[in-house]
Amino acid sequence: MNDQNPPTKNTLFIEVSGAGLPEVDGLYVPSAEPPKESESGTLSSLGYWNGKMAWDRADKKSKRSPAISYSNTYKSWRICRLDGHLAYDNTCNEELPPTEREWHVYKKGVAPAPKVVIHHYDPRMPCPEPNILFVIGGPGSGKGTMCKLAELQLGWHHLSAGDLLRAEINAGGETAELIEDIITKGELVPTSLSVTLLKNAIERLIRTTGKVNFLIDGFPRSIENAQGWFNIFGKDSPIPTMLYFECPYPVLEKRILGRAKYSGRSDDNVESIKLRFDTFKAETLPTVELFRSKNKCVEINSGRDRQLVFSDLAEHLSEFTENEFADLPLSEEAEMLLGLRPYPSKTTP
Ligand code: UP5
Ligand code: MG
Repeated sequence: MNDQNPPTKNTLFIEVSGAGLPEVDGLYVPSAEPPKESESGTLSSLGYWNGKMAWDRADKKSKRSPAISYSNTYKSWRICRLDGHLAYDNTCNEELPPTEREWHVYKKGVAPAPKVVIHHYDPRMPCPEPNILFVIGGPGSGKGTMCKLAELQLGWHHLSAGDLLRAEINAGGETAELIEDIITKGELVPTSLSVTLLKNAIERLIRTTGKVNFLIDGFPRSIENAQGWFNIFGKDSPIPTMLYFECPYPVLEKRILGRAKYSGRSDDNVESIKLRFDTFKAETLPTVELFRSKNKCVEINSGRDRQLVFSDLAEHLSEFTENEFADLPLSEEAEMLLGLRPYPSKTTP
């Protein structure tokens, strides 16, 4: 294989990183091993080995091809070292190398075992364009609940700007304290921070799932946020439609105080709710007006029963929802989110 003429048979790319054995780190591309018979007698085809996809190192440094492949004899996925010896394995029958399960250190490997990431798009190429809808509404208007349902039932990605910021707090990095302080006061974090988190998450999800439909929950919350979006995504990037979840304040307050019993959120208390709502009125409502003036705002009455709200949302998304999700039966989690099935004790959302 050469870079000008990569194999197209298998379009996944594998990245191995953080390994105890640094030499297995790096990008792997579809294997260019010519068809031949494997140790179990299975005839391979280009990009495949033992009937499953297989990969070579992108830098071609490994002596073994494929460098990541499935063994029918040992019923396991294997990653080899540069000298061709096997370093890591994962016993399972999955179609692709596992990304969630830990890898086992094989004879010539060194702990800790690496993490495997599967890209559906070549990470060396520009990222495909996402299809984005913004979801905005007051605190407790149901953005998270409805976007999660769209993720489970309709195959959309759900990215909550608030959840990404809370993940930063939990990760405890440089910005953790600043973010926690701002969130507790119900104010808005600097735009560059929230947009960068969103952009990185969008790219990662497109590359690793191949799916491009996104609901961005809780962003943009100010005109400055909206401007910041275009600064980072490009002045000519399409203006996403905004779905505005309209809900009266007493309902919002009641819902958040209900959630406060188990959410553990530093802003789920009477004081913070008022501050959040003040910020919503001062900063977010003018943003809703801006999108409305551009004919880019769709209102959803989210003060109603969960099933009615979700049915409205599903209708607005239907133009882009992939066919395979059209008549999917409700999952147990979706039934819980819709209030059709009780939550197991202690996990009420
Ligand atoms: N519930 C939901 N739908 C219901 C329905 N139809 N009927 C009855 N109950 C319903 O829902 C809240 C509760 O109501 C849940 O218990 C649910 O079961 C129930 P949820 O779906 O969680 O509402 P949501 O709108 O997501 O509420 P949330 O509190 O998450 O909204 P906020 O906008 O306040 O919070 P967010 O996480 O988006 O942001 C938090 C903070 O981060 C912001 O205040 C800000 O400080 C910061 N931030 C930024 O600075 N910049 C950003 O870009 C984003 C966030
Ligand atoms: Mg939320």
